[in-house]
Amino acid sequence: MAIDYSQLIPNNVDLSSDRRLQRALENWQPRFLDWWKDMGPDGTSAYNVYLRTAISTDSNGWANFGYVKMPEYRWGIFLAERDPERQIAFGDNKGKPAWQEVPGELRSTLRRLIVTQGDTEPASVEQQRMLGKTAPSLYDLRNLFQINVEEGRHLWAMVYLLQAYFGRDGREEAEAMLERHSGDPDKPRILGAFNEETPDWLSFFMFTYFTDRDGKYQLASLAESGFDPLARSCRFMLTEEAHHMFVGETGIGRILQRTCELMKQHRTDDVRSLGAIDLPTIQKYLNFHFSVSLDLFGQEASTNAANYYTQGLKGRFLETRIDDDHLLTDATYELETGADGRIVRKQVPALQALNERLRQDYIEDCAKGVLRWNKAIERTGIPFELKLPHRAFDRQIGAFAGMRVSPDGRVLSEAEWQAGKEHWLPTDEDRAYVTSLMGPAVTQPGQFANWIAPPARGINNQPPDFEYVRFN
Ligand code: BYC
Repeated sequence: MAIDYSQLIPNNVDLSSDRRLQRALENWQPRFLDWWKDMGPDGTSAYNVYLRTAISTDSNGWANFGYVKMPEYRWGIFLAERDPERQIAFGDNKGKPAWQEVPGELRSTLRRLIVTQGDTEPASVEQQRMLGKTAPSLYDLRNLFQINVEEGRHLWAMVYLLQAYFGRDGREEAEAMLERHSGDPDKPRILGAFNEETPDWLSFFMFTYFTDRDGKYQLASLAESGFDPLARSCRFMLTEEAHHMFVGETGIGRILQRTCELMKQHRTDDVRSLGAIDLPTIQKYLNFHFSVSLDLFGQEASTNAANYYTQGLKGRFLETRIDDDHLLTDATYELETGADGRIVRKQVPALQALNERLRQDYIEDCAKGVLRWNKAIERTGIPFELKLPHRAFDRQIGAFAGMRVSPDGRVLSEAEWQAGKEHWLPTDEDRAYVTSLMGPAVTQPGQFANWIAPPARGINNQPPDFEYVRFN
């Protein structure tokens, strides 16, 4: 179905046929816009930004480019095409037609999953709110804003589900999405990583590489849901997510490129004296963002995850491509966990290990980009390799929380941890240094901050020196 842009809220769900729902969403819309004004990209309401907007959900229409003032971006409700034959692919309800309504007994569990997913979207916009002030180029500024408007749209996707399928509770949850704020001591966002700060562009690129990738894996699992409207919402969200991770991967790649260029040119490791970010600092930021993002997958052994699966609410990554019974009642899974202060391998019921299995898929995906970064470093002839830290390193959630583990997976005493910490995680001094490189924003088309290389190509076949943002 094409997206109807003649409506106040663009949509492909035939919103105008449900007056009550339409009114509820039209009531929420000004509150969303107020939130965007207060908590979204700071001081940007007059900017004209070269953005992509979806005009249909098929491959021809979802990437339409043009200049848009961000508060006028057409946030709307877009679900991927419905397959009338779709069946639930896993769990106790396997083989039954996918649900078009919420089964009564699953209502509160499903609502909780949707709220947790929805909460991350505005959280990330809040975290990135000040980055526009220190953008390293117009190209990067545009990418930041693209991500911000799409995270806003992902919030719309979840709010639609809450309002359309969860009645009064759903309306209250939709309000609460705009009341919790990232880092707010009284009303924080739900998941840990979304209360951390994203104060600089190195953090931003790490966040979009590692934390948005958690988004990819969680959305892919929810795209398998037996609740069809959730599955279809997530499927369309995933098409947008790919660009966010691209921004992260190429952002880090361009920082590495610039650092290596300067190291070679000046025959020195001391690139800080040249205004660039040294490789050990990049490794420390990587360590931090990777471990914070690992926490987002939850406990290693989780009865919640087992229930989501058995009930048909949340599947595995690419569930339908896995060759097994999709019930997992008799299956086991071997995982690494913490027990009595040690890291041990253990066989556990596969149903309980679903968070860990998804985390494993995620780790393997993360490693691919690291490999590409290392190949690029190697091509410059610099002997340095970035590494993903061990899954038990610096964890706050799950069986490794509270343990002291080095990046290479050795369990440490408190004294060893205290002595090593400054080499593994960004220190206040590292953060102050990275912050000192930020800003003011580079606003001349084609110019780039000293600490980052230009991109190999621009957006939508435009050149890197295109005027991606106009300041009116
Ligand atoms: N922080 O049994 P467990 C994205 C809680 S990112 C704080 O393991 P479960 C995006 C947990 O809530 C994707 N608390 O839980 C990226 C539970 O609480 P209760 C977001 C945490 O439910 C970038 C307790 O610990 N989507 O889209 O199996 C930019 C027991 O744990 C955390 C989703 O997450 C944490 N990290 O697993 C923009 C999908 N981890 O019940 C967007 C929906 C666990 O004891 N969410 N807890 O009060 C889920 O599937 C699950 O809620 C989780 C947690 C996988 C997150």
